Amino acid sequence: MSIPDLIRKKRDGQALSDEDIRTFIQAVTSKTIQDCQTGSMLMAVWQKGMNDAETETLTRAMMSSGEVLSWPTEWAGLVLDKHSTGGVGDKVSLVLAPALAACGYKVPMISGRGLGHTGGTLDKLESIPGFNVNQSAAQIVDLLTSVGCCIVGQTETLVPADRVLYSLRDATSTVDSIPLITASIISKKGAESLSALVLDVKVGRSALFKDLESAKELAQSLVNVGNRLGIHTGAVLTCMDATIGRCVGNSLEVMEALEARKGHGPHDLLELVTTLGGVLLLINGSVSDLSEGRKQISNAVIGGTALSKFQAMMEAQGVANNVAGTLCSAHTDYYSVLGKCKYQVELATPADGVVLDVDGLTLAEVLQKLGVGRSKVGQPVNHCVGAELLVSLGQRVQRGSSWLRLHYEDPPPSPDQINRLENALTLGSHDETRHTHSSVKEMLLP
Ligand code: IUR
Repeated sequence: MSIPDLIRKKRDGQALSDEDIRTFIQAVTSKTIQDCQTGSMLMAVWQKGMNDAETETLTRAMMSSGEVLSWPTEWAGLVLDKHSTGGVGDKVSLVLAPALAACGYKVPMISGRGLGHTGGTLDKLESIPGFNVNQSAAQIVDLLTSVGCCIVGQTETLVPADRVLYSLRDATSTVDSIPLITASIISKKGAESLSALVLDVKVGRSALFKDLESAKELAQSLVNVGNRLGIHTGAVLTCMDATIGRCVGNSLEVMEALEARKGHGPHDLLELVTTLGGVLLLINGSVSDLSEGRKQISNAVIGGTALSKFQAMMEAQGVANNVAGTLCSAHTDYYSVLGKCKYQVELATPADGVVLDVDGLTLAEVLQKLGVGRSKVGQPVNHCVGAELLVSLGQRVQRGSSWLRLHYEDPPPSPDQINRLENALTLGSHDETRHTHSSVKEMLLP
C-alpha cells in the first residue's frame, strides 16, 4: 500500500495490519515520507485510536528502527528503569537511579529534556558544571560496570523513528494519544533491554491527563505493551496537582534531591522514590512484598549509599572530583557550585489561614516563561531560575509570612506573572486541604 492509502485506511477507522505499520515506520526512519504525510497519519491515529495489537506492532517497529542495547549475560534480571509521564518538580530519577545502583542493580536511565511546563531530568543534571549527558552505547556499558547507574540523553542511534514522530507530535497537537505515547515510551524502554520497568503515570491538574480514568487507560496500555515485549512492567498512578517536593527549577531541584539523599526529606519525594523503587523490585521478582522493596530503597537513601553512587555517577559523567565532593558533603554551600540567580523575591501570604492549595501548573507555566523551560526544542534554559515553596499543604500560616521564594534573572517577572503566582496560593480557614503534595493513587501490577 502507498502512504496515502495507509493514511486513508486509518482515517476511515480501519485497523492497520502489521505490514502497514512496518511500512509506515520504515518510511519514517528512512525519511522517504513527507512531514505532512507523517503528521496526517499521527492525526488519524489520534482521532481513530489503535487496538492493542496495532499498538504493540507500532512499539516493536519503532524499537527496531535503531540500535537495541545489549548487556553482559551476568546482568540478566538486574537491568531496571523508571519512567515518568512528566510532572512539576519531578526529581525522583535523581534519587531513585543511584538508590537502585546502591542495591546492586544496573540502571541505564535514558531521560529527556523539558518541553512545555514539565521539566526534564537532563536539564536538571546539566546545571551541575561538567555533567555530560551525551554518552555512547559503549560508554553506557562502562558506566553501568563501574558505577551501576547513568542518566543520559537518547543516543543518535536509539529509536530514530521516535525522534521524528515525537518532534512532529508537538507541532500537530497529537501528543495526548494513548497509542502514540505508549509506543514512544515503551519502544525506548524496549531498546534498553530491561528486565523490569516501573512507570510513574501522573494524574491531575499539572499532568498531561487530568482525570483518573484516562490516566488509568494510559497506565494499562503501557503495562500491557511493556509486558508483551517481555519487560516486567508495572505502573503507579500518582497525584500531580501541586509540586513534587518544594523546589521547581533545574539547579534548585538538584539541591533538593541531594538534600533528600542526605536524609533531609521532603516526605512526599521520599514516599514516591521508595514506592516506585519498591514496586520495581517487586515486579522484578527481587523481593516478595512491596514493604521489603520499599525498605531496601529507603535504606539506600537514608543510609547514604545512594549519595555515594550519585557522587560516583557525577564523576564518571564528567564532573570534577572536587565539585562532586562539595555537592555531596554535609552542610555545603550549593550555590557556590551551582550558581545563584542575581535576584530573589519572596511572596507574602495575604491573610491568616491554612494552605489549602498551591497550583503547580500555574507555578510551572510562569517559571517556564522566566527561563526554567523551553517552548521550542533546542532553546537554552537558565539553570538557576526557579522557585522554592516555603509552606506545605495543610500548614497554618500568618498574614505577611513568606510562602514562595522566586529566583530570577532576565526576563524579570511581569506584574501579570506575579499576580498569577499570587493567585496560585489558596488559603482557607480549616484544615481541609483539597489537594495533596504528590501521593500514590493506585497501582497496576503485571
Ligand atoms: N515521553 C515520551 O518519551 N514520549 C511521549 O510520548 C511522552 C513523554 I507524552
